Amino acid sequence: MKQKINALWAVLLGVAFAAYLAACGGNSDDTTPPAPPAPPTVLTQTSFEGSFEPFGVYQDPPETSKSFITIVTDPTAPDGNSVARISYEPGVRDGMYVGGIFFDFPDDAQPTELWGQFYMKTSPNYVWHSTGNKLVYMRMGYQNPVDGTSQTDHILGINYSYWSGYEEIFAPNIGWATQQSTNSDLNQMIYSSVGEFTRDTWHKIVFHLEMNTPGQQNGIGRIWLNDELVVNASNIMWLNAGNWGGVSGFRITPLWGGGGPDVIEETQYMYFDDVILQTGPFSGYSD
Ligand SMILES: [Ca+2]
Repeated sequence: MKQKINALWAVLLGVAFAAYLAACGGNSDDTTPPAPPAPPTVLTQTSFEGSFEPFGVYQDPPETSKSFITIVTDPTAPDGNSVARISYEPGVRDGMYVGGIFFDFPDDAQPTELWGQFYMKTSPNYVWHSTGNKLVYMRMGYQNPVDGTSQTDHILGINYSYWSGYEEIFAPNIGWATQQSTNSDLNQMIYSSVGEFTRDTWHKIVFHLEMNTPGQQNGIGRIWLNDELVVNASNIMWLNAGNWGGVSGFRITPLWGGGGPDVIEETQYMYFDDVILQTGPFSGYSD
């Protein structure tokens, strides 16, 4: 009798072990295809159809009564009929910007992986600053574990430049530039020559970034220009050791130049439309 009970236990244990293997995916006969990845979640978007919302706008300098950032009708708009227009008037000098269009993520919902898209074009008379032209910024946030306050750690910009000083590319190029607020030695610039931006023509820019392991240069930063992958970096240190968090904000703040004697002599415009920020790849883009 005791032997029969032992045999029964052995069978029961065998069945349980087989079930365990199946649950672990160890059954080699399992040909069920893996579930498709979940579609990306759109975090925010604006097409400037009648308003900037849910994005906000600020003018700089704030005391000015002029609106350098407005919504205008554009029959060539990539999406809808309206676009955002940023005006640069005579007298704007190198290193100046005139305001921004921004979206801030809540502290407890900062994405650690972010895909973004926006379209931009310039007026036919647009004169690029002779060195650097910053298009958009993203701010990396983190929360102080001691007092709970939020701070901006690293900032990155998608820049369009004629000169990327770090790699000494003297040609039209686009890329990332990190600006470490606490240690400029950690600044990184990763640029790619892309040729002259055609004026009065919409350009589609898509980007993908992923946070690094804090303190390690293993963050991802990729840029597509008109659906072509032009920057593909996987060595970026967005966050220093001891920090954590994700992207705290996205800002369209074209900054005209960063040094030099350039001055704008004739009013010129930059236009933006169809801004989307989401958690995963856009259709047609690979992760
Ligand atoms: Ca639009």
